[in-house]
Amino acid sequence: MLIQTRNDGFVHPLSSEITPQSAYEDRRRVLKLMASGAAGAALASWASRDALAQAAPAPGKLAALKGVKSTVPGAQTMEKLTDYKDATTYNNYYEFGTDKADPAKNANTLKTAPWTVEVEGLVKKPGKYGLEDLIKLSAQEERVYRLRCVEGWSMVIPWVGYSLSELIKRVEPQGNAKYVEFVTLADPKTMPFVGSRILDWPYTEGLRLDEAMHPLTLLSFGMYGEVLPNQNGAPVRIVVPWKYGFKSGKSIVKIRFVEKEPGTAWNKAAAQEYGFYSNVNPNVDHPRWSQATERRIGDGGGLFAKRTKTLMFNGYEPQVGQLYAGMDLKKNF
Ligand SMILES: Nc1nc2c(c(=O)[nH]1)N[C@H]1C(S)=C(S)[C@@H](COP(=O)(O)O)O[C@H]1N2
Ligand SMILES: [Mo]
Repeated sequence: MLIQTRNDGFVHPLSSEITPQSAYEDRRRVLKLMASGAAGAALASWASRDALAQAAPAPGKLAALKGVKSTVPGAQTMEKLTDYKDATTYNNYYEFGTDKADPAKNANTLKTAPWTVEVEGLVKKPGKYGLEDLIKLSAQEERVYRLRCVEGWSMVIPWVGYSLSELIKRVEPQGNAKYVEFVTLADPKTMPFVGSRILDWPYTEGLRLDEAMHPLTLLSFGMYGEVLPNQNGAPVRIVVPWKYGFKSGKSIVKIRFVEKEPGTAWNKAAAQEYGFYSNVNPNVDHPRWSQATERRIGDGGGLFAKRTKTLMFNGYEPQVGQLYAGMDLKKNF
């Protein structure tokens, strides 16, 4: 997900693992901010990274949030679940840092209560939903989804939530609503990297209305039978399993219905690398690396774990393929 830092033709073997220059500069700023006491708790985590990694939360530490096994087609992969420890210590959540271990160490500052999600734009029934009301809006289901990052790694996570379509039906989109934009929290007081130049904050994402209405698109409040850990996007996030991970925005505060394709954080940062659709597609390479294979996090061997073939639409082609019938997926990457 990182912006190219060299123009001399050098291709990083693992671009995703390398911290860009801008991040180093920003980190100096962040360390200063932390030292000033603005993020005291985060400073403590920074200093004791390894100790904290070992004390990674485990199921049983957060509030329980159970869901009935989902019957939505495609929502129950039989693959081995990623260990909770891996799913909660290897994350992308740039508001809390660009290293995979940063969110687990820094996201303890995220304040998840009270929390409201505002639904606005081209809907007949706009409104503000308190988190508790949003959780109760529909029955919680457990869905085991693969989530594949554009960087080439993937996880298998038992999410808890319900189809975003349940909420969309309630708010009654108007006829001219064609897209849904997701706006995530950007709070410089609790998120040390908001204000850095890495992305244009807040982190926003978007889907076409029919993609947002697809039953597999999940409004998620939990995983592994508990509420979401902060680093995974507490208290509410989107999970779109057939798209690269960055389409699944964390810590959502606004859902906006619009007529035109909305801008998205990664598209704004590097339009030639991250398109609006970003469907998992092994046949369309990222400009700087292949998308044909992936490695499952926690499969042993770390970065050298064996790679497996990436599937079209991340394996969800039977369910979602028809959404893109007739579209040129090389052009609409
Ligand atoms: N707000 C916000 N949402 C985000 C991101 C982010 O940096 N900020 N990273 C995205 C990326 S690149 C991925 S791969 C997934 C990772 O989700 P996970 O940490 O729960 O596995 O979250 C996505 N959602
Ligand atoms: Mo990602």
